[in-house]
Amino acid sequence: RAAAQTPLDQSFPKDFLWGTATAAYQIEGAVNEDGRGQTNWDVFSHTPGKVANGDTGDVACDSYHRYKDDIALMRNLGIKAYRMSLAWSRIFPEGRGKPNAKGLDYYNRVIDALLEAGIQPNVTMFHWDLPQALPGGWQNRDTAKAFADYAGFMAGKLSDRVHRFMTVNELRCFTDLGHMVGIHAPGLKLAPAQVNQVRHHGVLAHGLGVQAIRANAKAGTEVGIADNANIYVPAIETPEHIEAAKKAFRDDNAMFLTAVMEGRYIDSYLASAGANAPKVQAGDMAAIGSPLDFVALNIYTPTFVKADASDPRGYTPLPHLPQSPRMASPWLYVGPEAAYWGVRAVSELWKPKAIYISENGTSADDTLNKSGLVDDSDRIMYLRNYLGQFRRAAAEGYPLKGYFLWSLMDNFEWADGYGKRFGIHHVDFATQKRTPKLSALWYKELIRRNALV
Ligand code: PNW
Repeated sequence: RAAAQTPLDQSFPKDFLWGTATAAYQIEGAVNEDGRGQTNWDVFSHTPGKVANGDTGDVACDSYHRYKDDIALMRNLGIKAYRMSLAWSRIFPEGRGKPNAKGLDYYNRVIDALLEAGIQPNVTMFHWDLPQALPGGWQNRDTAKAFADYAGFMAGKLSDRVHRFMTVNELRCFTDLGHMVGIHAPGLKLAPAQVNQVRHHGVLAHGLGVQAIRANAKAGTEVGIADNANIYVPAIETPEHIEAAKKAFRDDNAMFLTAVMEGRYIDSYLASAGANAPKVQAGDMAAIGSPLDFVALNIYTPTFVKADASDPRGYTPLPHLPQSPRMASPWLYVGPEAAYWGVRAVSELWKPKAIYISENGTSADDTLNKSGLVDDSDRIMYLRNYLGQFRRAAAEGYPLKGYFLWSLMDNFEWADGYGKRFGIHHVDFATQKRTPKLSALWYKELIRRNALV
């Protein structure tokens, strides 16, 4: 552990990687351009009643054409890194088969422009936009193999310039929200056995993807995952509650991050799944547990938990209360402690070499004021508090190396359409005008000082 810092020292580690994040379908638009194939989200967003206000990603932030404007925003912030995702269907319009050179050209242009601006690209291979042509989507095991082939191909093309890859974004969202809850593409509400099978194909895609990236990338390329593990905060900071939080974290993420980090499904998961447990083939678990260079976490909502001897698990998660503070998205409860305890749980359970925060940020009801500006003091409050907890984790010696704020700019917020704004830059979707919010100026100052205050 690093030596304790004085309470007044609000600085982050030297060389801390400050960044912002986005994802392809949420910003690119140009859905019918240069040979891009259709995705599950094109179909879903064009199905009436699925996305608020009938919004789609057809145009989004038009970053397919305006990526240079986006990079100018980043440059002005002084960020060192940008987390972006690749649209699989721009590269393989049918999900597999013959690559589409124009799709590859686009990402080469973006990556070269980032490097020219002195910004390090960090690339997510899959951020939910699945080529529609893949039969059965994530219900079909072959999709995991198709993903690995695509990821390996892109690693071969980009690893001369991209040194950090994340396989998939948020296992729980693209499996459960799409196939159990039904509020994301493809909008299914499957039975438990089928849901567990989809989850298995998700972690398998990650694992096969890690192997394929390593097989095709230049030596020294870092590979990891960007996951939104459910995070448990001990109600009271005492050893028994801390232990309860750690156990709850490992149990609740058993079919996702725990499987990835341990290369097996732990007993508590298999016991609770019973006859609905996924069908696993020989070699799957070893692939799923492929060693990683880092773990990246998307951190938003906390779950508080207490030790409880009367519960067979030894703990009880505490429900959010009606008056628990939330931001503009109903699921986004305020809990800065999630930042610290998320990093600490992953560190103590699995001792990864490095941890990145691949997303953290908030929605707010951002409207331009009379001067044409957004004074988002609520977002500044949120970020300041979460970053204080990330800083604590780093100062205590946990291997937190960087932070990607979600998001660079307002964008297509999935089922909420354009109604929920997560950006530190406001986007007027009628004109595509980007305007820095007050939070962008705040973030710029934080990066300049490499410190809170
Ligand atoms: C993440 N939840 O999604 C995604 O990675 C981003 O694409 C998205 O825009 C961002 O967070 C904001 O929503 C989440 O229900 C969606 O807890 C839902 C949840 C968490 C994250």
